[in-house]
Amino acid sequence: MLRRTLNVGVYLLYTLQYVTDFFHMITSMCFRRRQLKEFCLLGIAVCLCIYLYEWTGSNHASKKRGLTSMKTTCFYNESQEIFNTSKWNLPPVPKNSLNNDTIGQVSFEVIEYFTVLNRTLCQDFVVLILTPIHNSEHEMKSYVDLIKSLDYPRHLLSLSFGEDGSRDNTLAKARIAADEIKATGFRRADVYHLNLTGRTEDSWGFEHARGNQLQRRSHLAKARNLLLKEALRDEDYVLWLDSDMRTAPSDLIQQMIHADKDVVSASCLFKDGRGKLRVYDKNTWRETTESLQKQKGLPKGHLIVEGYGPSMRIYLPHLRGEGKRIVPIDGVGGCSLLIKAESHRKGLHFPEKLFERHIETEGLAKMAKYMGYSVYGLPFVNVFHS
Ligand SMILES: Nc1nc2c(ncn2[C@@H]2O[C@H](COP(=O)(O)OP(=O)(O)OP(=O)(O)O)[C@@H](O)[C@H]2O)c(=O)[nH]1
Ligand SMILES: [Mg+2]
Repeated sequence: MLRRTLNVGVYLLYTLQYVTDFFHMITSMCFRRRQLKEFCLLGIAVCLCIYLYEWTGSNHASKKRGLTSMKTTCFYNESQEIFNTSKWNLPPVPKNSLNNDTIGQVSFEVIEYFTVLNRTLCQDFVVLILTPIHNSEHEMKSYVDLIKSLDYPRHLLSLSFGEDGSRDNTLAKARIAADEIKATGFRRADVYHLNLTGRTEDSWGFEHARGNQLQRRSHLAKARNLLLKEALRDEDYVLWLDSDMRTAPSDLIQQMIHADKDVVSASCLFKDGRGKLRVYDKNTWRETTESLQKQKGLPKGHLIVEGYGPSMRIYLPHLRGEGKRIVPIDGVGGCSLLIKAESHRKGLHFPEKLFERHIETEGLAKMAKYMGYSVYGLPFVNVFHS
């Protein structure tokens, strides 16, 4: 113990001597101008070397870990986010999602691994949340709770409801909900009563029957487009969120912005009566060779709607097996959909008539691709439908 204390004392004395010698050298140099210039250049070179070392070191570290925590910008960069997929036993991607809307279980750890994000880097953008509503009185409370659960700077959020044709108290309840949301610090929250006609009002079964999809989805597309036209101002992104969504991760908006794509969809799921996870939103899919082949023979005026027969496509949650954080897709639904406002301003909208045999949200995905925009899905970011 005594020897160690003596050793430390000797080292301290040596260090003190070096420090005084160093200062002595600098002060004497400062009186000779030529040497001062050389000294400064040497200092700059040393700083540059230290900076370069740190920079390459941190890049290497983030590559090795496959994490975003070392990043200094929000946006996804595939080459910097390499995930060690073999570490996890992910369910393999099926050839198609035919007759299968269940999802292989993955642990919370896996979800966390594929969604790790420094959310503070992705929250400098102004986001407009748009929600069409109809006979949604009973959903208003859970919808407000969902909005409140999102952890995003309130002063950068706007929200607009677009209602039409409700036979219940939706309009009044939406106005109360908008006031409640505005009071949490939103830039604005308002309700538009859209002047639309042509909606068939009937039972859920009737409205969802295959033969009524052209009319139902066309009306929904009109409501979305009108709402967009009325509500969009200076925002950077539009988040389309359906009123019947129940829960979402608190960093949903940051996760979607991080993808850095023009159109981004989360995985829309539900838990069935037996607690099993199932795909809710069947409009978010990827085409396969088989699905495209099947479509070839169809007449141009034929409406393709997913979920009504063997399409041979793959639903977004089934793409988890690719072990990627974001994956290219070809069709999107409206559960939770982020679109760059610039794309909307340049004309991207929800087709009210057939566009490449599709309509509304799926039609929008087709139109986005046609316009050269990117369409991607987040297979590990789960939002839950009622
Ligand atoms: N303005 C307006 N909104 C509507 C209309 N029909 C539905 N909506 C809203 O549009 C969103 C999507 O409608 P949903 O009925 O949930 O459509 P879906 O998810 O394809 O079908 P579900 O399986 O019934 O949930 C929800 O926020 C609805 O409240 C309508 O006629 N007008
Ligand atoms: Mg719905």
